[in-house]
Amino acid sequence: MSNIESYEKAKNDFSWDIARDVLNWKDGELLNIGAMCSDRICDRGDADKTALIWEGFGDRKEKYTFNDLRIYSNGFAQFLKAQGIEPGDRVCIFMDKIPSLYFSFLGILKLGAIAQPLFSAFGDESLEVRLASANTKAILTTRKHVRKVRKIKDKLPELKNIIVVEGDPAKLKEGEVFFDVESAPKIEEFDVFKSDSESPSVLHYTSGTTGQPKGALHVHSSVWGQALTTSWVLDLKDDDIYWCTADPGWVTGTSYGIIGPWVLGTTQCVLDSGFTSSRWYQFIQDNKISVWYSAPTAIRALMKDGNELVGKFDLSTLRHLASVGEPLNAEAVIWSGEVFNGLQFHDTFWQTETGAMMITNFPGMEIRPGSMGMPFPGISASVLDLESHEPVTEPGKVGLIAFRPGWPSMFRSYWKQPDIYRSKFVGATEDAMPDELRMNPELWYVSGDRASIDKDGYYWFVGRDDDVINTGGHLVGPFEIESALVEHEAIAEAAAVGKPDEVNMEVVKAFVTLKPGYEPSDDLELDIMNFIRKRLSPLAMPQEIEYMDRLPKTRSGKIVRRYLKAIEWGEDVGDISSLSDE
Ligand code: 6R9
Repeated sequence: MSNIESYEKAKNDFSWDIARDVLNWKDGELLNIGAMCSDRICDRGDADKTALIWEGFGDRKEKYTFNDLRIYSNGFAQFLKAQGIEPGDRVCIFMDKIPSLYFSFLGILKLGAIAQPLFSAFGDESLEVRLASANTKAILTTRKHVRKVRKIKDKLPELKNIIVVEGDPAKLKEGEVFFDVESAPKIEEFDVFKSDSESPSVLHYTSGTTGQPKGALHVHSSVWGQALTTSWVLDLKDDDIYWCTADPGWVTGTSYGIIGPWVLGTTQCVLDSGFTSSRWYQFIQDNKISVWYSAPTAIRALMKDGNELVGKFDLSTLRHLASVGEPLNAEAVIWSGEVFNGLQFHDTFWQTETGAMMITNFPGMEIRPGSMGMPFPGISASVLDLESHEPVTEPGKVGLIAFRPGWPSMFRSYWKQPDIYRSKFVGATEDAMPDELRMNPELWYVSGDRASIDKDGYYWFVGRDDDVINTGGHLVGPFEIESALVEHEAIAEAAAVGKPDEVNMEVVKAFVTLKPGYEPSDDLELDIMNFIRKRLSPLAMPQEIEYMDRLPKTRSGKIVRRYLKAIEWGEDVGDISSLSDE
């Protein structure tokens, strides 16, 4: 039987206090995610239960119990404290999905500091922008990635501690500290920070259309949202072996790749190696994975490799599948039902800002392939008319996905950007403070996505309402790419848009004009691509560069991405009367 017995009943009898019951939580207990995911699971008698099954490149394989999680997170907390890190300080985690990533995440929270996880494939410029924005005090990284930190550290006066968590200590440079938690003395006791429901926990950077990425700030009480959605939607039970394929550099990898499963005391698996379909199937088979949370791009890549390959593995332990990050096409849902013992992927919709799932398909509910499902019980959702911003009443009419504020895992602010936070709420007064906004049930938080609702209440995704590019489930901001492009010596002006892609949904395409003295060539194209890959990330790297004599602009001189994007997607370019013909 699934954890959510009936969607209708759950909706009617809903209260967020149910999350406390699910965790068997008593008033007065310590509300600290770091401790709740480790110490508390040990206290309930599961100290020896496996918490993490980890596999890396080659044959590397490790297993850790909840007691190991407890001790190693204590180790990080204690070490950071000794380094002078205080509650509220931002501590960046910049590493591949190695075990220390998971231990340090919990350790930072136990100390009361704010965990700022960043995707390890980020180049030095992506890293710099985010560390500068957050005034980050310490960074935990590895020998492989510390090079990028060295390049930018002189530009970051507030970055005091550069900590390398594995590799050869002899290779460190001046000002860097080595700390390998597994070989350091074991820390049995740590005085965990007494966080309350509004104490900051995690700062995740996410891209918007304009400006540099914004830091969405979360708090310790987000755990209620993460715990209940994990229980009801991912349906985790005590004996499940769960695999979330996301990297904790992105919100799915923390909300559902750390917090949700561990606060429930579930065993989870992490695969830190490149993607191949057979490696993934092997991983499921070897570890007897039962619940799997992944993303449409991966599912489409598996699909491309065919049904025969699936048949070579014993995947009979799988019992529940879910997906997030981008539109899950109907074909992928149907295909998964055909090849995975009748199991269809359950689509879930949410964002960095929402902190937890908002619109979902539940176990036991009829899946309509291609639909994101229905709002999670306790979430009041709608789609708002594109013009009037009133809830759309007609089934099938497209509008903006919006939510009434007040759910526990909602972001509390954009770091140092209250105006942008405010701009996400329809109906907000100009001087409203973040706390007033997030508690006001008369406002709508607008997600920036478009959808329609059918007559039975199922949500159907239509597209983003802005220019943010979603490549393989990862958001990249066009502005960030354009800013980096114009730093290239040959480029005068640049525009970046999403171009359709069979597997990744979108990839980045750049349109550029060159400075006098530069000629278009294949070599130059390659050089520009590498320039972006190194500075930003492989995700942000344009897969194609088109040289233009001039870029389409408004009469006031703003580049019109919308026009370029419409051409790329073969869509109607709309009203172009306001474009300059200079
Ligand atoms: C969790 C996460 C959020 C954006 C979101 C939307 C897209 C997420 C989706 C989906 C269609 C789904 N998105 N889930 N689009 N169907 N089921 O991905 O957070 O990185 O902030 O991205 O991703 O555009 O607004 P984040």
